[in-house]
Amino acid sequence: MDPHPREAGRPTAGTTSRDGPGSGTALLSLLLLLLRGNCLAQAGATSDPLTWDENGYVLYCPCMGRFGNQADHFLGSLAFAEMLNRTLVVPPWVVYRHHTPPYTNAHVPYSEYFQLERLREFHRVVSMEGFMEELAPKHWKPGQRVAYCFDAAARRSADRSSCPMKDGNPFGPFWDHFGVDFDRSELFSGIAFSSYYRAQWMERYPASEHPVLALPGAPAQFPVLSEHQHLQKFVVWADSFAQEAEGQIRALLPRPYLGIHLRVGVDWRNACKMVKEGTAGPHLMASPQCVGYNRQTARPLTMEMCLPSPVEIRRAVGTWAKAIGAKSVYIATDSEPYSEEIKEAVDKEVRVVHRPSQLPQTDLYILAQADHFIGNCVSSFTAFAKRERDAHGRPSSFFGMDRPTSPRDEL
Ligand code: GFB
Repeated sequence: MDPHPREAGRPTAGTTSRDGPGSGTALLSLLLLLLRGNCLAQAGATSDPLTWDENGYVLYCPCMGRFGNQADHFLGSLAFAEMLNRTLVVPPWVVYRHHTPPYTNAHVPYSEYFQLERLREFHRVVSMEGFMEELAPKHWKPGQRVAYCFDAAARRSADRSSCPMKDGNPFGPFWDHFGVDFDRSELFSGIAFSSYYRAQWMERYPASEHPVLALPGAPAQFPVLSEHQHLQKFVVWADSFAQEAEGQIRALLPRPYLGIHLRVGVDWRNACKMVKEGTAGPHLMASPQCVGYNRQTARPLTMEMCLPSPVEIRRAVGTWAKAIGAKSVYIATDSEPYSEEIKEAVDKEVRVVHRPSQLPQTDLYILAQADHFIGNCVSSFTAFAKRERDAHGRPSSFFGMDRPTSPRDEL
């Protein structure tokens, strides 16, 4: 099976007919075309070859953090590619399997969860799988593969002058997954990925001489910049994935339902120690989403916002379940679901649902669809659900903060 469903960058089939739009033949052609499109989408296949973009490409390893971190970086990278008018090579999601066989990373194509073609409403994209399979053999051959990185990063490599593209996990396994080795390095300094440096990027790396900008990490900031959050609306769930998750909602969650994200596992407890010790500063990881992006005016980050106590979990769930007249509560968590505490916080008739071993993306889908959502202020996993909800005008709050700072408050 072709691993890259309906690539952006492929020529699209024409839809015109010599017969008028209302004629029987035209209707039949349209039906056949729709049927063909549907079959192609289902099979993830198309016969149209990818075409090379003379404006060049941006290619990177999503080598920081797990899904939420990678998603934040993805939005910034999409904005960066658009700024340089290069096609973005959309990487797979890197999934770490430290505790499950075969213990190696999985590289899950973007299109497993989301529709590649919807990104194209914003900018040109191609999947990494498609790029490597169809375009690289002709246009980015072994021997021509240049790595681009900050010279500070190159100084950390063994020879102190090459980009450390494949040093360690997940870097090495990522490029090896696609059979990529690098032949030389281009080092840069005094430049950043923000729009302020657009002219410098264009001048320094014209696509005619530097067709593929391959980077060791995302050309983006973490957390995602405020001005790039709106790009979330182009990250649209794949139909089959959405249908499956909708089935769970229909079967398990009478509406209105409250969705909550409990980020309470051991790695998180360690991260939140910085708040307890007062070393976190005004921002910690994804916290600008609730305290505000402006460091000067950011609201104080509290321990209940980072690692809510059972008392706070009970309070927030009780408050919001009552406020929306919830008939059910959906608990998504990386660890302990606090089901008993939550049952105590809501009326007896309210159904409390937690599905252990739920796929993270299914949890995100269900959280994004809830009638109200309570998230974790500091978590980028929460941030993904929150941005999708914002894009659809759905209300959200955070543990430790019922009324989060909105971008309007910051103006
Ligand atoms: O998504 P993520 O970058 O968010 O990483 P943070 C957290 C991961 O934990 C998710 C799992 O991608 C999931 O694999 N996880 C967390 C969950 N919450 C849930 C949940 O409700 N349901 C399910 N099914 N899985 C950062 C990490 O996490 O936290 C960094 O990216 C680092 O590597 C840092 O560990 C402390 O921003 O919350």
